[in-house]
Amino acid sequence: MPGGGAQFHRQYPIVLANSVTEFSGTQGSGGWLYGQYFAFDAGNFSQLPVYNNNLSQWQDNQAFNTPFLDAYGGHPGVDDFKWAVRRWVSPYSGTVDISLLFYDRDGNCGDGAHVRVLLNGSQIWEYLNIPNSLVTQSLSQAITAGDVLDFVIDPKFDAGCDNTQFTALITVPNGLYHF
Ligand SMILES: [Ca+2]
Ligand SMILES: [Ca+2]
Repeated sequence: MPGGGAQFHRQYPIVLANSVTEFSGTQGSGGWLYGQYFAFDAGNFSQLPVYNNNLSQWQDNQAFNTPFLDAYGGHPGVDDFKWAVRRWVSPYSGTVDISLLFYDRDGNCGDGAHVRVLLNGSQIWEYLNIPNSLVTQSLSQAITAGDVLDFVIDPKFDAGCDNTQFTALITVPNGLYHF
């Protein structure tokens, strides 16, 4: 570019939320909450009670410490089939891209769980019977500040085999940066 005063403009996605890098041992940090509820019963979301530093996960006390959530995914309830729910409360109003990566971490054990996204308690996306290999999906969604997005792991059949990778990256697609 020619000399002084040149201004560069490029468009990049602005990251609003990253379920992996923002995972923490503090409920509510970055707008993320770690909890559970029975199938589609989002109104009865309850926070997972214990952060287990040794395993770096939020967990309850069913078999295998389930339900649990870690930075990369989690496990639904083995005994009562409760969903493992990673919840994000948006500070932003507008259209966002939601990128989702997932696979069955217990690929040699039983089937794969279902993964779902709910907006304010209503399902907006699902992928049933996730495979052993990595799947990438994305969706575009209009949201309003205060909206609640739930990223859930829903056990299928033999819940003890439903350890699941499921991550979410939420971006504003055409943020404009000047530099
Ligand atoms: Ca499995
Ligand atoms: Ca299963």
